[in-house]
Amino acid sequence: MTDIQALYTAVLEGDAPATRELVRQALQEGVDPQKLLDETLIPAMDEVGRRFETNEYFVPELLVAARAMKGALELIRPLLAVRGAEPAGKVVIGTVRGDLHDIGKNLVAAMLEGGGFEVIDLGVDVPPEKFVAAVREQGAQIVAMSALLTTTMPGMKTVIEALEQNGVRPKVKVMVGGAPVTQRYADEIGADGFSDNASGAVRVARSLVVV
Ligand code: B1M
Repeated sequence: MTDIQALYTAVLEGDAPATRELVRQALQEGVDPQKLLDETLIPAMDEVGRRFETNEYFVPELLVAARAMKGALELIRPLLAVRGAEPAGKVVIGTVRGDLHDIGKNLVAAMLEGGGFEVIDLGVDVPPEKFVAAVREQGAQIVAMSALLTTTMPGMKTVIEALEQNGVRPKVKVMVGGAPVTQRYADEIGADGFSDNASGAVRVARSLVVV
């Protein structure tokens, strides 16, 4: 049986080959991919963040841990994205301007795909005008924004303002998330939905398209 503690340690230490191998083994043994994420991989990244805050880790350690996590997600993502026949709706997703964190955003995108949504991923460091253009060109029903930094979070409000200024705000629902984002902040900036995790994001997206 796969050593789950070893997987946690492999992410924490940024050992990408060991992380991939242990994830592959666990999946082969039938471990639920969602459980692997929620109980091992995400807690390992949280511990990486804690160590960074306490100066036990620095940016290079963050980078190697992120690389290990990304390798794990490459194996898990296809298992989350089991599509239904009819798309539940179209979502444009991105990490806001100035912010390069994409692990959480990628997870939300994968879960939305798994939940039957068509997802257009604009990537990271996305300027407001790119969100506006994507809504216009793609006819998306939802704009989903992620931010991991307190300094980039206000970029979500800027995007909402840009959607308003360009006359497309009434056509879309806006949902936001990311570690520093709260329901209160979402309400403050006039977002329609918020979730603090990727599965919740799917529930929120579903509720927004039926309104
Ligand atoms: Co950065 N970083 N980082 N980092 N990093 C944090 C966010 C930080 C909290 C670490 C810390 O101090 N404890 C801190 C922010 C502090 C703050 O703003 N108050 C921080 C900092 C300071 C920085 C730099 C400034 C460091 C520096 O250079 N001095 C720098 C900024 C770069 C930039 O963006 N311009 C930086 C850089 C990086 C790396 C590039 C090295 C790397 C990112 C690699 C990558 O993403 N490709 C990195 C990492 C890995 C982290 C931590 C350790 C882990 C983030 C992560 O991937 N978590 C992070 C500490 C932490 O969060 N514990 C930290 C796992 C992921 C699954 O969770 O993204 O929260 P998360 O997503 C969750 C939910 O938030 C939610 O669902 C996801 C799944 O449950 N969610 C949504 C996310 N988006 C959503 C959208 C939704 C709904 C839900 O709807 C649309």
